[in-house]
Parts: sequence; C-alpha cells; structure tokens
Amino acid sequence: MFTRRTTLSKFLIEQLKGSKESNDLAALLVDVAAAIKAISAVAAKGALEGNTGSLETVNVQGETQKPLDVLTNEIMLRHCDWGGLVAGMASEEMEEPFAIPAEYERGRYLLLFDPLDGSSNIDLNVAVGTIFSVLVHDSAQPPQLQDFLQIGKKQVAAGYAIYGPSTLLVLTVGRGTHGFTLDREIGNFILTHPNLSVPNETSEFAINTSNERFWEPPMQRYVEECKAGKTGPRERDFNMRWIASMVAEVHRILIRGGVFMYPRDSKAPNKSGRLRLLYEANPMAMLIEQAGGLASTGRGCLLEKQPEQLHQRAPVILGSRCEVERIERYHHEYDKGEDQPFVSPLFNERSLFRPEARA
Ligand code: AFP
Repeated sequence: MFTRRTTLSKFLIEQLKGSKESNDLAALLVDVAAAIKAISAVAAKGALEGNTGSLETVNVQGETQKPLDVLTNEIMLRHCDWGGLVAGMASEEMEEPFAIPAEYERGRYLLLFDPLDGSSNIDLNVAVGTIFSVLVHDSAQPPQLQDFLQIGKKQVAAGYAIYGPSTLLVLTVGRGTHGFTLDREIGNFILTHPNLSVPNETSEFAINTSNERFWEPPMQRYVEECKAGKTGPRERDFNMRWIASMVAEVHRILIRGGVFMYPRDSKAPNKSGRLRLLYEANPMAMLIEQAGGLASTGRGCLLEKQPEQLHQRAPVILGSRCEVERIERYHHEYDKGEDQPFVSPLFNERSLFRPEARA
C-alpha cells in the first residue's frame, strides 16, 4: 500500500518536468510544506502551549494579534529564508517585505503568505489555515516593494493548508489543483485529492449576511434571490454556510462546489473589501480557476486586478462558474441601470410583514 502512494516531492518533480519552472520551485514548495507541518503541530497543541487568547500587539491591518499569528509567521520565514530559493517574502503580519538575511543566497521567487488565516477561530478549535502565493523575481537585485505588486495571473504557484481534523495541503503549479493529506506517523504529505474540480452549478452560498446593509444593490439582489428559494426567481432552495475562515470555505467549494463572497461594501469606505488581494484573494482565485471555477471582483477577473499596495484589499467572489457569472451579470446590469432588484414575496403587497398587516 505504502509503495503506491504519491508523496508531495514525487508529485512536484513529475508535475514540473519540462515546465519553465525548474526543480527550484519544487524545492521551495517542499520548504513551505515543512513550515506547514510545523504549524500543524503547534496549532494542534492549542491551549497546552499557551497558544490561545490575544496579544497586546496590533498588526499592519489594525487587527489584534494572536500568539499563533506571530509564531506561525516566524515559522514560515525561518523555513524559507535560508535555502537560496526566495528573493524576498511578504506576509499579512508584516508591514514591509522581509529581506533575505545577507548570509543567505537569494533565489528567483517571491513568497507571499497569510501564515494563519481565520485566526479568530483558534480559541474555538475551528479549522484555520495558511495561504501562500509564489511570484517570479527575475533580477539579480533584491526585490523592492513594487516587485511584489504583480497581478494574480503571474503566480507560478499558490496553495493553502487547512488545519482541521486532518491537515491538508492544497496546491497548484498551474496544472490543476491537487490536495495532499499529512500522514502524521510518517511525516509526509500524500496525494489524496488529485485534480479537484468545482462543479459548475451549486445551491450553496457563503457570505457574512450581518453586512447585508453595507452591500451594493447587485449583491443584495443575489442573496435575496437565493434566500427566497423555491418561491423566488431561482425556483430552487439554497443553503448557506459561514465559517469565518476563508480556507475552510474555499476547501468546501473545492470538495463539493458553492460560491464564496466577500464583496465590496460601505462598512469601511476606505477599504475595497475585507480580504487581502495578495495573500488571500489571488492564491485562492488561482486554486479555484485551476479547478474549473471562476474568481471575480464582481466587475472583472480577480486574477487581472493590478495591486497598488502590498496590503490592499479586494472584493472576492469565487466558486462555481454559473453563480459567479450570474453575480457578475447583476453588477453589470446595475452599473448600466438595467437591474431589476428582486422583492421577496414576504415583503410584497400581501405580506404578513406589511405594517398594516401587523397592526
Ligand atoms: P482573520 O485571519 O483575521 O481571522 O480573518 C479571516 C478572514 O480574513 C477570512 O478568512 C474570513 O473569510 C473573513 O476574515 C471573516 O470575516 P468576518 O469577520 O466577516 O466573519
């Protein structure tokens, strides 16, 4: 049984054979996988190692840091800075890009990551993850901030780890999206979910509906229609999920389909969305599109959005193709003044909720 299993290293060597990206990319992804194993081990210790609760520090995003935010960031840096494979790194937890220490060689890749996505879930023992993206830096000079600001289409690899009942690493090097489960006894990631595929159709959506009043009308229209189910224009019932951990939402979509939305809203008018373009949106968009799904800002291809800042936020709508296309259409119709917002039957003329009906 063991001899037939495909390990991550074997898989990467085979996938990258003949590709423009050499064995260096495989070696970097193996370093990332080693960091993920270490993060999986510390996350699993939970309160035993004092890894719950909050610190008094605030990161560049203005969020209170958790002990594991700091520790996992350090783990990612230390596993990847020494091998002569990366030219520089950037993390959601650090204001500026990380320069490779002078004693180490620099390579041709830029590694960008969110070391612990969904960290507000840590104290609840709910699934969290690590998200990463790899870009190319073809220059002998150390990278400047500008070098990290590449569109998502330029990623040569992207992936995430999900720390749940088991630890999985899901990645793409531009040849499909594949999942590996960590065999803890042996210490290897084993290919268990080859060629993940997002179904075109779905009846499941994920969005934080507590923000509904801040959304734009096309998003309100889409969600109203889903909630109306069989009695609405969609003529079928939808189910909703919200885990508040993007890795867990994207993982569910890669396994059984669905649509995930963190759209533009007016809650914080100076930010265009909640999720970070370079550390969350772009890598997840690449994984979803490599699995046959679609990723959009609502008004265009997410992977073509030009980043202007390292910690820039972006609207994210991704998952099953038919739903993402529908949401894009609703934005389009709204922008052209051609939309027909849906009014739920619960609020129409015969509604029980009409004030006079309640009086
Ligand atoms: P944290 O990493 O700060 O916990 O944020 C997680 C996240 O960026 C993403 O994983 C979730 O989809 C989203 O935030 C949840 O946000 P809400 O606060 O709206 O639930």
